[in-house]
Amino acid sequence: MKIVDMRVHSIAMADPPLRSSYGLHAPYALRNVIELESEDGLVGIAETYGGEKPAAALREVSGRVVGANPYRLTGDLLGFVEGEGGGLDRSQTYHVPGENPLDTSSRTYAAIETACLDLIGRAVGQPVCDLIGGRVRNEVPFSAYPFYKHGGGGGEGDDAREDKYGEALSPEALVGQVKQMFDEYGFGSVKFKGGVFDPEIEVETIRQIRQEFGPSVPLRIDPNSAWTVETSIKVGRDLKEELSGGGYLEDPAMGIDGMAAVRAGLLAEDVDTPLASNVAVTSFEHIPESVKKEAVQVILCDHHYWGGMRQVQYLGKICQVFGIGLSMHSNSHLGVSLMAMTHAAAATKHLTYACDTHYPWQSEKDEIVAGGRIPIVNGCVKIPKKPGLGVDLDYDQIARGKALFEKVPYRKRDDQAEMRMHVDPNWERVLPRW
Ligand code: GKR
Ligand code: MG
Repeated sequence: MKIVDMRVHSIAMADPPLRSSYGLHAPYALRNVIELESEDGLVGIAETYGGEKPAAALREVSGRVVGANPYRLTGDLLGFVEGEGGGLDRSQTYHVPGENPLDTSSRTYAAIETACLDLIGRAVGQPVCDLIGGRVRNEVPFSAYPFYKHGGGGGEGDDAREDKYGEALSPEALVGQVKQMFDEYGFGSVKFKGGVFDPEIEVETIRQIRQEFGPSVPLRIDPNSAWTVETSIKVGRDLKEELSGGGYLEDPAMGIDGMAAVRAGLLAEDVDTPLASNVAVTSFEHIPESVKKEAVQVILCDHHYWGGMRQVQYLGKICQVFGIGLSMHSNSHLGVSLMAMTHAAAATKHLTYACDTHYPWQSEKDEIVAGGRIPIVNGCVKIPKKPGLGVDLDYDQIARGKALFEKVPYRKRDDQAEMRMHVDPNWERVLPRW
């Protein structure tokens, strides 16, 4: 089989005003969608980080992709994963996902690999999860992902989306948001995005969520490195009970050293809550140091920047060997990414937590998958009985997303700029803040 065309579609989708230590989400988030067409007219698809730079990186390699055999592509382009961009500087501490120049190559490769696997799956009539070694689960559990948010459902003016969840800037409103997500999607666990308010308020938010849902619902809190080591230890101590029973404390402090100090401090106080990360540990190169310093007990994988689905499987094996848990990171995305995440998770044995997804935050109006949004039932996404990723593109919706991309003023995610524009003109991302 030979690839004869590679198309990159830069699209925009509405996104609600969610808060994190990065700042504020803009009214539109950006994504890139790629199509690889084979000589016999089959098309494989993938979705990845949005905006100008990721699109340029994809276009730059199209000459190597067109003419290649998708079955051999991985071998031919392995340098994308193991070449440039290695080293410890790949930490995401100061980068919003998709804007870290040091993981460009693995992000680019991941998108191409996903589209190749979709293409091969369509050619041989097999789902992607079965091509990469076979599924270990038919459906993949995801967790609710509540955020503090301002009023608004994303989009602007005539193009504004319904604000399904309303403003949520207090512990009580957050509990309401989680309830709504549980009712609609049947989630069984909660990953709460903190790093926005004084830690006392965020501790209270977790306590109220715990009170509402009880100890059978695992809870996680992720302030994206907004806390000092001391604050992280205090929060870990205060939430010892609430984060027990399958929860974790995600990226409380900065970097491997910060995480290691938090872990040591917590253990000294007899708090065994695992520390999870998608900020301090973001590549294979980080693992030896993290293991040596006992910094991170749960790694959040993400095929979009770990270099594709098969790298996620390798990561699973490494985690298993070192007794590290494996969860999955997410960033604002549509249905093609959700399906790729689901296939990767379905074929990764050592996945020890429900995965993250931003999917509930996106509107059906922006979905690019033919037939509309992917169902999440009982908190799970099923592997469809279809070849490849199991979803096709809706080309009218792609055209709509492209037109929106042309209209929006930004070409990359910049949560600090949004904070300054809508919340506080002097806001700066300060790490650690508390
Ligand atoms: O969407 O604001 C957000 C999140 O903070 C996202 O950018 C993070 O990458 O979800 C992510 C995380 O777990 O750190
Ligand atoms: Mg995180």
